[in-house]
Amino acid sequence: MMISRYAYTGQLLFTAIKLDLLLEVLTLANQYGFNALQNSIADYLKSILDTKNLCTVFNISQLFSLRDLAEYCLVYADRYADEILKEPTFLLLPVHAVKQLIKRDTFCAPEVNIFETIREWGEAHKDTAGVMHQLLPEIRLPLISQKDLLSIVRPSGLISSDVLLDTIDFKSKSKSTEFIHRGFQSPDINIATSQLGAVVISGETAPGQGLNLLSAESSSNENIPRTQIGDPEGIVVQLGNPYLINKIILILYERDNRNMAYSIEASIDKVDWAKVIDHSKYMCRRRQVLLFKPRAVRYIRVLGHANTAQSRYFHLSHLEAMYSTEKFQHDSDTTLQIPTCNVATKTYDAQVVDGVSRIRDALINGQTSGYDWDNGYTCHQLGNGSIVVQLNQPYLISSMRILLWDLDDRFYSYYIEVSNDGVNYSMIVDRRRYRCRSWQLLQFDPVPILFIRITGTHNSSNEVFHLVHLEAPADLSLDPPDEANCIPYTEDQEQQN
Ligand SMILES: *[C@@H]1O[C@H](CO)[C@@H](O)[C@H](O)[C@H]1NC(C)=O
Ligand SMILES: *[C@@H]1O[C@H](CO)[C@@H](O)[C@H](O)[C@H]1NC(C)=O
Ligand SMILES: *[C@@H]1O[C@H](CO)[C@@H](O)[C@H](O)[C@H]1NC(C)=O
Ligand SMILES: CC(=O)N[C@H]1CO[C@H](CO)[C@@H](O)[C@@H]1O
Repeated sequence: MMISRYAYTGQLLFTAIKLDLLLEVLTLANQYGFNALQNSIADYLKSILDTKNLCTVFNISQLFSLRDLAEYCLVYADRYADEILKEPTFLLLPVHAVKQLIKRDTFCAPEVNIFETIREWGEAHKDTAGVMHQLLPEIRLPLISQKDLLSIVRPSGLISSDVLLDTIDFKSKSKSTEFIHRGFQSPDINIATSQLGAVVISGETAPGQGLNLLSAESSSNENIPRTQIGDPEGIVVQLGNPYLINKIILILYERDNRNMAYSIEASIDKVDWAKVIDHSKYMCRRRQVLLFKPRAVRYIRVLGHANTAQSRYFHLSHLEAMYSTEKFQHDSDTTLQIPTCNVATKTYDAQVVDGVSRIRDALINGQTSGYDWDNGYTCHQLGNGSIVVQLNQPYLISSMRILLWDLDDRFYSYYIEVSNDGVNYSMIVDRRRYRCRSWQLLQFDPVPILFIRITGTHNSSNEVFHLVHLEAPADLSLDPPDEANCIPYTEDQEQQN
């Protein structure tokens, strides 16, 4: 009757219908291929989802292959994992549904509670004892305390003594950073805030002042925590819960133009720490955007390694932590980011630290046209100095594109070096023996880049080297420049030089 009313009006008032009746409607809608009706029931189920009905709704989503609803349930269950384990309906879930729930890193409940519920589930499904073999491997035994392993897991008889002994042995020999922990996940939300229970538990501060590290992005630099360079205690933030995170944003002290080297470690228990970012050899400035492989984290520790100001302190103005859904690339060996767009821009806090120009940072303002004889370029006298660009943080980069001033038919020769600290440079591009003009695409093996120094060695019209635009990495979607833009010297030209 309900279905015919739907077929007639295209509408149903779900609120009047009980959940088990909805199930019947769904069965029929499924049978008759009423997709729109199925979808609106799924939407309705999302709107009424709570911890009490979650197992039933998740079950329904599985029965009718409502993928979107199933995903919604899984994410919801993550947030209330411990409560959901205690729901009697959990024991009625089929094995594949249970497995889908508990195998998630983000299904965050004490592991021993997960174990106990799985044990009860096994008792409720006596005749299908074999399926326990599908669930038990999802229990992360190393996350259960030794006491609970002996007093709760052992008496259950579900895990063999050998496996238990191996687990206890593994736990005693390993660091907690080697276990696969569970953590809450709040996609794209900064969870290092005092509203969410985060606190700074280590770091010096002016006496009697609150710490201004976790508040909304502040530029005040007041009451910000500091740590002595080289102090292994560092600045430590304790999050309100264990969270699965893959992104940390730092804002380094920005009152003056100092550069700082730092590293970041993460821990679940404040005992064992894993290094997630190692910028200890890179002189960084201002905003640091750091992505890494997702991991469960309760404590974040920032250590200061060096400082270009005459100060023995490392100051931190702001810290954020989150699970980011953005796509990114990083190199896990070096912990460096591999950027997919130009990071030599003001948006990324890059700056031109050497070179003469009418407009500051003209080289990295993205403008590649509108320059003339007076404006829109950055230059240096041949034989005296260079042009230097500093990025905010090191990146692993394998290309650059530059635009040499080209309003006549002049050519230049030049070379490019890179550095971690602005002091010790190594050459990555050598065009001292080439006649180069206009756009140059430069490709090389990936190298860590923080400082870029471009030095002109020759020009065909005057004593100055002029550069209009620099980007790193290069936008490779654009057509490569003409090969004639860069040709080796002929022997005659070699001799002239
Ligand atoms: C899931 O669906 C099956 C099959 O209809 C049913 O036997 C079981 O009780 C349901 N479980 C829950 C939690 O609703
Ligand atoms: C080199 O450049 C600096 C500033 O750009 C200038 O003060 C200095 O006189 C120059 N030296 C020579 C030898 O031209
Ligand atoms: C400069 O860098 C090179 C290569 O990275 C390194 O071998 C050398 O020790 C560095 N020198 C100084 C003084 O840091
Ligand atoms: C330093 C340098 O290479 N200067 C050259 C700039 O261009 C003029 C004109 O070709 C040459 O005479 C200079 O030697």
